[in-house]
Amino acid sequence: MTDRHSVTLYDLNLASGCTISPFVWRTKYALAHKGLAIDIVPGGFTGILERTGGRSERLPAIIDNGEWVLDSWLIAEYLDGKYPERPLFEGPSMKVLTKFIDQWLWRTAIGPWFRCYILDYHNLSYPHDHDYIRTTRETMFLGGQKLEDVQAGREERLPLVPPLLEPLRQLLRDTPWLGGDTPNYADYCALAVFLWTASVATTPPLTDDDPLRDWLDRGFDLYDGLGRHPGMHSLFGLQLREGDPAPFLKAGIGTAPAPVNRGAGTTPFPEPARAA
Ligand SMILES: N[C@@H](CCC(=O)N[C@@H](CS)C(=O)NCC(=O)O)C(=O)O
Repeated sequence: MTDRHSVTLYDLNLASGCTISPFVWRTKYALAHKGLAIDIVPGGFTGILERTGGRSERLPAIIDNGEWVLDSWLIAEYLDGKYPERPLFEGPSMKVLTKFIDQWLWRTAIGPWFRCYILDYHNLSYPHDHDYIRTTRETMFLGGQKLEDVQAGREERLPLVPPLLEPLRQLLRDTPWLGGDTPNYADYCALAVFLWTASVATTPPLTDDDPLRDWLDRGFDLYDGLGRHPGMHSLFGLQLREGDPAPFLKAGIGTAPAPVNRGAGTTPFPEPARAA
């Protein structure tokens, strides 16, 4: 029993019951961030239009006090408007930067990982979703290629992704969250990419010692372990083979703390040569 205000969320699940959609994941975190209770309407990929009374073919969707809001970004904006305490976005420039991080991660991580896990994605979905997922993914996203053919050879491709995540690691060296001292919607968008991956990855995408692990573990643990579900897979344990690129930069060049600016007169550089 809870006396917190509760919002209905239409979820998108795999057969295990865990959420797959990154858009739904970030919406779950946004609702939890606002301290709202979440009343889940579970379901798979087929029948979304019927479940939402003809309102949407895509999820998430929420109903708050009888009002429907569709689309994860619009939901986040709606929540900040309706529940201004603990904002998800601190001002308009943060929205722009959050969109940048989100788009960069989609292109850098979800893009290649989609092709590494697309058969797992299909196999882990509800059996009644299999035909729909195969047909739509093969025709809409994979140019007619079979799921099996796209996923094949992923052991060659998986080690190429972790080095590309270095900008995120560098950002998180200086701050516990993208939001600063506490997480905000930028964290939830970025975490959602990894939550999606953990929902489908039957073989891990990141090495055990990846420095992102600290932020990821803290993020998955937020709100009483919102990102933990028995159906999720571990992100860690990628085995590298000889010739694979280093997965992340070791501390060293480029990672030393910035020098302290002591002001004029303390420069260690030699005096400029004087004209004779
Ligand atoms: N712009 C929408 C995108 C939502 C979306 O594309 N959701 C996908 C799941 S990741 C979906 O509902 N797919 C249903 C389908 O593929 O039939 C948002 O941010 O909410």
